[in-house]
Amino acid sequence: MKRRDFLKTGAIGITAPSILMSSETIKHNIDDPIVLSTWAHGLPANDAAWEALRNGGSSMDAAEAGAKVPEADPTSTSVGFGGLPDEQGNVTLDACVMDSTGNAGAVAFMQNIKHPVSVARKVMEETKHVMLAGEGAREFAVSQGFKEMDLLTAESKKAWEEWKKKRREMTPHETHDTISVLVQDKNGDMAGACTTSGWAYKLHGRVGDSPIIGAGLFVNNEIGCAAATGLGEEVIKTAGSFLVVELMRQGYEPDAACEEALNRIIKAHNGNPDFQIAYIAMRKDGEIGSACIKWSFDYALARGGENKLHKIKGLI
Ligand code: SD4
Repeated sequence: MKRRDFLKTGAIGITAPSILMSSETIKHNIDDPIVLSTWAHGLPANDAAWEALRNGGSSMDAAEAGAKVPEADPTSTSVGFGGLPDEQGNVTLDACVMDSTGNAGAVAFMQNIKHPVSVARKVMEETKHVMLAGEGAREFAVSQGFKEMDLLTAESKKAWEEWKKKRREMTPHETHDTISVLVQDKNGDMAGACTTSGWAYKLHGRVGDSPIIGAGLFVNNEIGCAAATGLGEEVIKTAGSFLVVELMRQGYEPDAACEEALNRIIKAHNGNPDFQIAYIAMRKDGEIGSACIKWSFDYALARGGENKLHKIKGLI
């Protein structure tokens, strides 16, 4: 369904949706799995997610398998092992997952565990809670059989030591590459995962949007799902991923929903924010969308036997 089919222009010229989308009004995409991920490391993540689907895995299995790829990659300096540390030299990790039933799990400010996305899934499946943080998250992970390890690689330690000489504040754009993976499996069910080491050289204890359901990630199996990368503080303040999904419910195309969510942030910063945020979105009918505030953003899309990187330009 195209946006023009269900949008009407109001008397003062503001484009407003005319119908709310629901499972009755959105055609369901089945037999055509889709994996959509952030940044270039989304390509190998998509491959792993696809492999999980091929082996009969669910959308949740696939999203987790995809997110684990950059988590394990020491050259990926903003996710998992090899992630750049906080200002005190600690690698602290944030992650969340959400499945097609609306269940969710998250860990925030967790240290010494390589796969926070898998711990987030355990929080979802093995506890009555949604989020565990810090020491409690690490202890829970160990109780679930996760091995502890030092996540600070020699390269990241060197970069941190260099940074300490000048202590210049980095923006998440400079240290980007949070991985968010959105999946629709052959049954049309959707799930997502989001994982990051966050803002490089952040204050010790800082938690970004990535472990916060509705900010870094949101899945509504009736409508669609969305995920964020970029300056987490601004995503949290606008409930970013939830907003993108709600806008799709109101009839916005996935692209337009991402743009509208970002336009609100741009407006709040007088039209000229000096930071990056990007959203990816997938609607129940298989339409996907993306937008970023400035510069450019790459997303990786796997569907129909192809896994390709797409570059989009910023809105401003
Ligand atoms: C955060 N959103 O911790 C993450 C960082 C990020 O691209 O995505 N950078 O704020």
